[in-house]
Amino acid sequence: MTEESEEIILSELSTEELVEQMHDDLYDGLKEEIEEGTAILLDRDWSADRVLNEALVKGMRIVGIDFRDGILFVPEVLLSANAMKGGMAILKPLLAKSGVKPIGKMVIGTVKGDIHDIGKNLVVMMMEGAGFEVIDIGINQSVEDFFAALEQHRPDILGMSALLTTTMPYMKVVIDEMIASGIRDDYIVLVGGAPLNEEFGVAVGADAYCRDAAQTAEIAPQLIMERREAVASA
Ligand code: B1M
Repeated sequence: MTEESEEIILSELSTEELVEQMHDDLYDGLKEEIEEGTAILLDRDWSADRVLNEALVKGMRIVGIDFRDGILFVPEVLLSANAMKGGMAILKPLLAKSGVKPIGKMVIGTVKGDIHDIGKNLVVMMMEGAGFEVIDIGINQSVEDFFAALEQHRPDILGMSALLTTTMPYMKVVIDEMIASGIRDDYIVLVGGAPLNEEFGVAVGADAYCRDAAQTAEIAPQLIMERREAVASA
């Protein structure tokens, strides 16, 4: 952090300047500043959704580009991720409406070999906000881990996340094992993550590919409703 940036008083910035400053602070991995900026934007009547997308996710995109281009390295990106999580922790209770009867249950995890969890955590928040009960089993999850969670929690939906081209094929390993065990049709399987696309979702045998957290929270209730209607009319 430069001396100059130490002198910046976030609450005195205009909203536009504050959002730009938050992008810089995310880049520099400044968790406390991100938490403060998040609180200020909420105070200025920004919705939690808007803070998430315009201040945090947009800032993280810049981090991603510089990580890809070799300008930022793993330790710096970890600091950015940590700062992002600080902001997300403030937004979480606002995104998750309390007291709503769950409309369904989802088990979600990041697949084996993959430790990225920011996107998955956003999906968890948005799904909770949409009225789902979500059991987040974390990162680096094997077939056995997913199966144990399905057995224990009996969700409507299994969600899997992967951020690496090397780990995304593991989703098919899980789904193939579900088919082999005769449990595939007991669950709606949703997959997501930056390197995936519709075609990949179809190829691995998922019920749907989810582009982002908001779309996941839209698709999930639709698929649950279709499924319940199909069961009722069977
Ligand atoms: Co990683 N990393 N990383 N990384 N990292 C990427 C993914 C990469 C694209 C960067 C790059 O080169 N541009 C690249 C992958 C390249 C590839 O596979 N083609 C990469 C690499 C190479 C690596 C390492 C191999 C680097 C190394 O060690 N040499 C290593 C791998 C570690 C491992 O997993 N085994 C690694 C490590 C890390 C950190 C630990 C430093 C850190 C992760 C910290 C953490 O997650 N706690 C990290 C980060 C932060 C990133 C970037 C910069 C940001 C990812 C992120 O959080 N995005 C990323 C570059 C990028 O994507 N821009 C990169 C923000 C998030 C909100 O978006 O995750 O896409 P996203 O989630 C979205 C959607 O995809 C969707 O909804 C989310 C919210 O809207 N979604 C789902 C995601 N999961 C879903 C599940 C669903 C539904 C929707 O289920 C139903």
